[in-house]
Amino acid sequence: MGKTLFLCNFAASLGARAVQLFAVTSDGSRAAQDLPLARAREILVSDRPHATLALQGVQIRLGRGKADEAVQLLDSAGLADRVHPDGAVRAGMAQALRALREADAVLHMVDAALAGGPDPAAAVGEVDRQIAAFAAAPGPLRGRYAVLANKTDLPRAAAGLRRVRAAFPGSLVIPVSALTGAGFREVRLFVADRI
Ligand SMILES: Nc1nc2c(ncn2[C@@H]2O[C@H](COP(=O)(O)OP(=O)(O)OP(=O)(O)O)[C@@H](O)[C@H]2O)c(=O)[nH]1
Ligand SMILES: [Mg+2]
Repeated sequence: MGKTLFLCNFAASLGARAVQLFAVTSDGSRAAQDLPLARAREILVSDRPHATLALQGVQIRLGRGKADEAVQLLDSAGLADRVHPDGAVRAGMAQALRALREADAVLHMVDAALAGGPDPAAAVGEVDRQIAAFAAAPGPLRGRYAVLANKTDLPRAAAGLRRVRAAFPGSLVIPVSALTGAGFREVRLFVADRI
C-alpha cells in the first residue's frame, strides 16, 4: 500500500541518506543497521503483502524552528482485520499498535487507488475505522493523527479519495503519492506542527 515507499521517499525529500533497520529483540532492545535509502527502496519495498514485519526507521530533519531537531520517522507492519495465521505477522501488528501510543504524530496510510476500485472494503477495513475512532476520542492520539490517502498518481485514486474522506469523516485526510512525492509538503507541515 506504500508505507515503506513513503518512508524512503519522504525521508529522501528531507535530505536523509540512510534508513535504520531495527531488530527489536525479546528484551525490547533495538539493534540498528544503516541502509542507504536507494538500497532500502530496492530491498524493503515489495508487492508481496506483509513485507514489513518489524518497526524500521530513519532520522530526518524537518527544517522548521524547533522541529529542526532530529526526528525519528518510523515505518510499521500493516494492520489487517483478521487474525493472521503467521505469528511473525501478528507480532508485527502488535508492535505497530504499541508504537501508536508513543508517537508525536501518527500517519495512517490507506490505498486511495484500491478504494476507488471494485472492492473498496479492501482499502478501508474495520481496523482502520477503529484506529480513526480511537484517534478522535480523548486520549494519546487526539490532534496528532492524519490519514494519508496514497497512490494519488493512479487514475482510480480520484474516486477512491472521495470514498476515503467519507470513511474517515472526523479525520484530517492528506492525499499523497509515495511514488511521486505529491502531498509531501502538507505531511511535513502537519508533522512539524506536532513535534
Ligand atoms: N503507483 C504507486 N505505487 C505505489 C505507491 N506507493 C507504493 N506503491 C507500490 O505499492 C507496493 C507496496 O509498497 P510498500 O511500500 O512495500 O507497501 P507497505 O505498505 O510498506 O506494505 P507492507 O510492508 O507489506 O505492509 C510497491 O510495489 C510500491 O512500489 C504510490 O504512491 N503509487
Ligand atoms: Mg512495508
